[in-house]
Amino acid sequence: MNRRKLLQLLSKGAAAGAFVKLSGGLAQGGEKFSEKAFEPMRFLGAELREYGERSEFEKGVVRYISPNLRTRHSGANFTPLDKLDGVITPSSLHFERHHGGVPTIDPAEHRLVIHGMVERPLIFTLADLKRLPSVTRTLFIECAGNGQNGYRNPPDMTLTATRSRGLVSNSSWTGVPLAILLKEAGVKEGARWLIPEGADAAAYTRSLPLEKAMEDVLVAYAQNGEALRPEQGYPLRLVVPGWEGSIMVKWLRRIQVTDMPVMAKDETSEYTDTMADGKVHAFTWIMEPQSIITYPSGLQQIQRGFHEIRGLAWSGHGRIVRVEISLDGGATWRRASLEPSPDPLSVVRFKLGWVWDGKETIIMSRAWDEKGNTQPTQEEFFARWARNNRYHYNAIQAWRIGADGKVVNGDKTLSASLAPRRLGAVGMGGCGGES
Ligand SMILES: Nc1nc2c(c(=O)[nH]1)N[C@H]1C(S)=C(S)[C@@H](COP(=O)(O)O)O[C@H]1N2
Ligand SMILES: [Mo]
Repeated sequence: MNRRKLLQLLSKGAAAGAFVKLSGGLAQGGEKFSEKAFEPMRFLGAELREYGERSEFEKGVVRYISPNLRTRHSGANFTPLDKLDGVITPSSLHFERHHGGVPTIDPAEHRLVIHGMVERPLIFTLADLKRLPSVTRTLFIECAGNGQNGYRNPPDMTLTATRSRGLVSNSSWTGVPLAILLKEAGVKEGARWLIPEGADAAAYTRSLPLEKAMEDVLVAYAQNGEALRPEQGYPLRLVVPGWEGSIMVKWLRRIQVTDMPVMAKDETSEYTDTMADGKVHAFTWIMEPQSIITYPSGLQQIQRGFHEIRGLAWSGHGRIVRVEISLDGGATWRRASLEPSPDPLSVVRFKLGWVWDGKETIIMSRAWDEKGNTQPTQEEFFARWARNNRYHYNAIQAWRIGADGKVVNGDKTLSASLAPRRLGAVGMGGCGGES
C-alpha cells in the first residue's frame, strides 16, 4: 500500500477505529492521522554527531529545583520520577545534593590518598585505579532527606511524585572495591573506621565503618557506562550500597583509617534523627523500604478507563520481594507485578492494571523487602520519630483521585497529638532542598 492510500484510509478513521478494537478497548484514542505525520520523510535528516543530545521536544523533562532555595551551591534538586520510565536514571537527571558546589577537577591531577592506621600509606592516580579489578552494579543513591515533605502538617497539596521522593536515583556504577585498596595499604589492628573526604569547597567528610568498606563499598569512576558526571563526583566517588546518600563522598581525595568516628559536621549538624522521646539517633545508615506511585501521581490528570498504575520501590536492606497497591484508601491491598531487577539494591519498577470508574478514591503503595521490612503508615512513623525530625521519612505516600480525575496528595492531616511541629523555614534546610 502506498503512502497516499494509507493516508486516505487513516483519515477515514477506519484504521484508527480498528486499533481501538484490537487493543480490547484499552485505548482511549481514535485520533486521525494527518499529512503532517509524514513530513520528516521528505527531508534529509540531521547529521551524525559525536555526542548525543535528546530530542528537542523532550527539553521540558528536567530536575526540579525549588524556587525557595537559599543557595544553589548548598542545596538539592530532584530527579523527575513522574516523567521517566524503566529504572535507570539518565545521568543528566540524577538528583544532586551539594554542600559547596560542584568542583572542576582535572583527572590527570587528581589523587586518592589512603593513610592513617595502615602499614603502607598509598597514593593512587585515576590510571592506577582503573588497572585494578572492577565491579559494575546497578544501585540506588537516596538522600536521607528524601520524603522530607511528609513531615509537613497539614499535607502539601501541591506535592508531586518528584517532590515527594525524587531525592533518589538509580545508576549502573563501575569502580574498584574499596576492600582491594585497603588490603593493599594493610589495615592495622584496632582500626575500625574510615574517614573519607571530598575535594569540594565543603571538604565534605564522613565516618564509614571499616566492616562495610570491606563488604561491598565501591570507589566508583563510571556511571551508566561513561565517566561520572561532575555533579556525581567526577572523577571519583564512594558508592555505599543501600546506605544513605550522604555517606557516599563525592570528589573523593582522601581516606583516613582510624579507630574512632570523626563526628564531622556532615554527620552531626545534619543527617541525625530526633526520636519521639527526644533522644537523637546518629548514624542511621541503611535506607528503609520506600515506594512511590509515579502514575497516577500528584498534579496529574486522568480519564475514566484503563490505566497502568506504575511506580518505583527500593530498600537498603535488600531485594524488594513484594509491592502492594491499595485502590481504596488502605482498606484492601493487592499485589503489583515487579519488573525483573538487575541487582538486589537497585530500584525496581512495579505495575498494576486498573480500570478507573470515575469515582473519587485514594491510591497508595507499600514495598516489602527480603528481610520482611515494610513501610509504616503516617501514624506508625510518627509514633517512633519526632515531629520536627527531617530525615529518613519512609511512610506510605497516598494520592487522592478526585471525581474530575485530578490527582493530589492524599496524605492525612494528622491529629494534634500526632502532628509534626510546623517546620517553617526548617523544611527548606535538611537536604538543602525545599521538598
Ligand atoms: N564531597 C561531597 N560528597 C557528598 C556531598 C557533598 O556535598 N560533598 N553530599 C552528600 C549527600 S548529602 C548526598 S545525598 C549524595 C548525593 O549524591 P548525588 O549528588 O550524586 O546525587 O552525595 C553525598 N556526598
Ligand atoms: Mo543527602
